[in-house]
Amino acid sequence: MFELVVATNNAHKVKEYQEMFSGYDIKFYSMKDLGIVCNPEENGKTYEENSLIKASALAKLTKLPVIADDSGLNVVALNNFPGIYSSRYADSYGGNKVANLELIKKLKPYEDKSAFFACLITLMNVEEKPVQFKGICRGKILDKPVGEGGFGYDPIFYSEEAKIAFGEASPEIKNKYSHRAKAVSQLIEYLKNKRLIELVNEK
Ligand code: ITT
Repeated sequence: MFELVVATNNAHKVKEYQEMFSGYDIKFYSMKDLGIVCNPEENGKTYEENSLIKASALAKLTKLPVIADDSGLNVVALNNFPGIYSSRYADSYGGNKVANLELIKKLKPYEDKSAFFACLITLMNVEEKPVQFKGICRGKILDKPVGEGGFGYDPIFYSEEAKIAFGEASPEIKNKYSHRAKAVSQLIEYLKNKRLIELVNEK
């Protein structure tokens, strides 16, 4: 059984990874499961850099393969803001409930509501060098939050491909079309090609 630790303190991300890998002979651990505390400063300028910072910090604390996930929402009319600052922007308003409304307000003067989620996964402790996978999911910002599904900015994001707001999408739909799903499908191909995992249970 291939074992992997997810370098995140965000429980929603861990849940989505578990769902997306269901059917594969893989065992996921959160840092919490292993009693590991790791919260490096994300002072990179790109998703690539921040994802590598998180993966490297954890890779020093365990011999198990690790993945880190740096992700965010990019609003085109706002020069891709909040982007790598997505988590910090939400925290500055005490969470996404208020931050999502503030973002809608900020975007009011603009006609172009297009936005995209990005996810950058870094895999370490498998090969000598880190390996990265990127996924993007395009859509637009809604004029009010909808639904109870997902997390973070999902209630204000309408996915072009899924044709539904992620706040209203089932986990199955979000996990098929999301930025994270797109990065994960590359990661799965990579691990399958290396014969580290295989599909044991068809969904
Ligand atoms: P870790 O760094 O510990 O993984 P984090 O939540 O701070 O946790 P990021 O630095 O990658 O992770 O920030 C990503 C933020 O972008 C996250 O807190 C959400 O606000 C938002 N985000 C990322 N993926 C999302 C998704 O699938 N749906 C909604 N919002 C998302």
